Amino acid sequence: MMDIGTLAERLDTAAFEVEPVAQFDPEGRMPLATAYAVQAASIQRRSARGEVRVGVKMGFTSRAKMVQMGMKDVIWGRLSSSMLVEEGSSVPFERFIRPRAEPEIAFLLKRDLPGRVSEPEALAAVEAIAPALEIIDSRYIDFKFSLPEVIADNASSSGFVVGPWGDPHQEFGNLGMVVTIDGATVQVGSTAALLGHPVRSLVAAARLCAEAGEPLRAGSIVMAGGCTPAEWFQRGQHVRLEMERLGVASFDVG
Ligand code: OOG
Ligand code: MG
Repeated sequence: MMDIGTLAERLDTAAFEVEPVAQFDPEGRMPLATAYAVQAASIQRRSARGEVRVGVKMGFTSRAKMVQMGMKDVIWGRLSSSMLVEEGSSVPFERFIRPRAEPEIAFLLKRDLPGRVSEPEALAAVEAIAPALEIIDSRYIDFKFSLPEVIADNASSSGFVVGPWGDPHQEFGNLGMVVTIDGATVQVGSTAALLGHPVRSLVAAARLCAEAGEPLRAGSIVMAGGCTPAEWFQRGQHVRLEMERLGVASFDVG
């Protein structure tokens, strides 16, 4: 198997040049720690190009996503400044290989959140919560991968749109949501899909990031994971999430 640096370069180049690559470990034999090392090395290349780390995203925190992608472990990835898509703006379709969108809830941290924390501790570190859409785009041909492969590929991170930041001191454990594409409803769901309550995704993020030697810091955004299966979108479409009480996150595809 190729070494960490070579794999990181391959995946980063695939993302940068919008050209998918073949799977390197379809059987999923690579140790997960090695897969995360590939992810870290690929993010290193983004940093070298001037991208700044803005937070992390959780993956497979809902049954809907686990079933859709055939995975059964929670994973995480790194979010950089170039992935942030302004709410309501237009994002060029050319930026993606074969993108999908999924409804999430985002946390903004006001305090560091190191290691093992309880749910109340995690909540106390939250400055604000927001409805959010994640744009995922696998760098592997046909969006097919094993668990180590998707980890190495930064958990398919490509873009994310954050709606209005709201008060975290409200009940947000079971907020309804509707995803529409060009006005047609394509998914309905609830924030309860995330491990029973989205704060559990934040607790998991704190633990996983600390274990990786990169504890969550004040100012970070944490995307809690897709609450429903992801939906393909096409050029020219309008993708919109409306979440009960928290409002709307949307984007146009240019
Ligand atoms: C991997 C990323 C999973 C989520 O929210 O569960 C994820 C993928 O589905 O390609 O972002
Ligand atoms: Mg996601």
